[in-house]
Amino acid sequence: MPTDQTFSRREMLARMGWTAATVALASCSAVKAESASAHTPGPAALHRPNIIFILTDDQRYDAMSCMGHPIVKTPNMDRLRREGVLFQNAFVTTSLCSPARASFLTGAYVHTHGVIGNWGCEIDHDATPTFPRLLHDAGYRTAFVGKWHMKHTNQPRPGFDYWLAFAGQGVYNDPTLNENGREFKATGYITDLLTDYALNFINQQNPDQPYCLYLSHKAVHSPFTPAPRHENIYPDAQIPEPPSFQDTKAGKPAWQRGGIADPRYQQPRDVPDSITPGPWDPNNARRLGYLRTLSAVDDSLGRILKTLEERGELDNTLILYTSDNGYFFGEHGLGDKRLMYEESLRIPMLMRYPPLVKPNSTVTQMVLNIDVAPTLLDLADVPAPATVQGRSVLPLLAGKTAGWRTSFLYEYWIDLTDRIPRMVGVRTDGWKLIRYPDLQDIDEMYDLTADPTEMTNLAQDPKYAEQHQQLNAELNRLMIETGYGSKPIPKEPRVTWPAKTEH
Ligand SMILES: [Ca+2]
Repeated sequence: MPTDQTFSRREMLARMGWTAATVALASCSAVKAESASAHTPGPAALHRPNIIFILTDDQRYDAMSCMGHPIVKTPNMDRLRREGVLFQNAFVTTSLCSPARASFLTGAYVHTHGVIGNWGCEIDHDATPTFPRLLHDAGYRTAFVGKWHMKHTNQPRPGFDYWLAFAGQGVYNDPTLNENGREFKATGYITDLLTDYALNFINQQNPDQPYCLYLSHKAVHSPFTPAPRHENIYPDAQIPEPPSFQDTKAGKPAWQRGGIADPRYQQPRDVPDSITPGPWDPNNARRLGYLRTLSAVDDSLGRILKTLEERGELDNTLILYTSDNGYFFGEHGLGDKRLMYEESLRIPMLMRYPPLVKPNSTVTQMVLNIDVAPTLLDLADVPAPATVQGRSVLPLLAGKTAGWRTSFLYEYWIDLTDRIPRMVGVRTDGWKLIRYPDLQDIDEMYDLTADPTEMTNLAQDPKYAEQHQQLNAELNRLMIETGYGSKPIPKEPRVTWPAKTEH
C-alpha cells in the first residue's frame, strides 16, 4: 500500500481523537488481537469497521431520486446520499458485468486479472486475490450473498466464511441457490431472498469481530422483472427522450453505421438491447420494468440500514453502494452498455461511514471500480497486494485531492457479441478519446464540457489536432503504465449474438 494512503488513514483517525498508540494497536494483526481477547472487544475490533459492499447490476449513475431522476423513487438510496458521500464522477474501467466485477474484487484492470468477457472466465484467486479474501485472512468474518457471475458455477469461492449464490445470471423468481456448498430451490423474489440471507448473516455476527458482507444483487439486470408489489408503480410515467436518441452517427466511426467492409460490423443496430429506430416510446415496458425493479433494491437497502441501527452498529459500518456498469436508456439509440459513452461507464457510488465521511458531501474527482478494493483494504489497515492498480479514496474524504488522477484508461475486449469491436480509450476531467485498435476506422474524441452528450466527434477536426495528439499520448502512457499489451491478446471468441450462454 502506498505510504501516503496509510498516513492519510492514520491522520484521519487522529483527527477523530484516537491517539497514535491506539492506532498502532489497531494496525497490528487482527488475528492475534482477537485470539488474545476472544470475548472482549479489543482496539482492533473497535477500530476496524464492518464493511458492507452492495453491488447492483446495470444500474445507471442517475437511477436514484437523489440524482434528480424524473421518475424513480429511491428513499433509502437518498438517505445514504444524505448521510454519506456521493462520488459524482465514478466509473468502471470496463463496462461489462464479469470484467467489472473482477475489477471491483481485485482492484486490478481487466488486462491484469484476465476476466475479459462474460463467457465464464474466473479470477485467478491466488495471482489476483480478492479484497474479501484478504480481509478474511486479516481477521474479518466474510460473506458473499448473490450474483458472482464469473465462471458459471454457484459453488463457494475462496475467502468467504459464508456463501449464498446462484449460477450465472440467475432468475428473478424461485431461484436455485447454493448455501455453503448445498444447492437447493428457493421460493420467492430474488432481491428479497438475498436480503433475507444477508440480514441473517449480519444478525449472527459477534461484535468482537468485524465482518465484511458483499451483497451482489441480480437487479436491475434484464429481463427487468419487478417484485409483485412494484409491478404497477409509476402508472403515469413518461420516460423522457434522451437528447442523443436521434444520433445519426454522422462523423463517427464507420463501424457504428455498418459502413466498413468487415462483415462483423455491418449490422450496427444489432447490439444487445438496441432500440428499434423510430419515434421515442415514453412508456416502453422494458425501461419501465427497469425502474420498477429498482424499488426492491431500495427496500433491501432500507432493511439493512434498519438492522444495523437495531444492532447499534450503523455508524461503525462502512456501507459502499455501487453498480457493476451503467446502462443506455436510448442514448445514441442504444440499450445495454459496453461502449465508452458516459451513460455506459458512469456508475452510481455512495458511501456512508460517519467517522470519515461528512454527511451530504460530494467528491468530484474521478473514482474507479478498481479503487474499491484498495479503499476497503486501507480502511481495515490491510496491505494491498502488488496486483492492485486502483487507489484508496480515503484521502479524498479528507479533502486531500492533490496528486489525484486526472485521467484513466478504459478498455473493452471482444465479448459474446462480436459486433462490438475491441476498444481502448482515455477519459480526462474534460475530454475523451476512444480508439478501435483492431479496425481501420477513425477515433472518437469529445469535449465533455461543451458536448456532454457526445454528439460531435472532434477526432478528425484539424482545429483539434493538438488536443487529439495530447490525448493519444496520454492513452499510450496509460497503456504502458498499466501493462496493457504486455500480455498476448486473448483469443477472440466467435459467438453470434444472442448467444446461448450468459450475457
Ligand atoms: Ca452488469
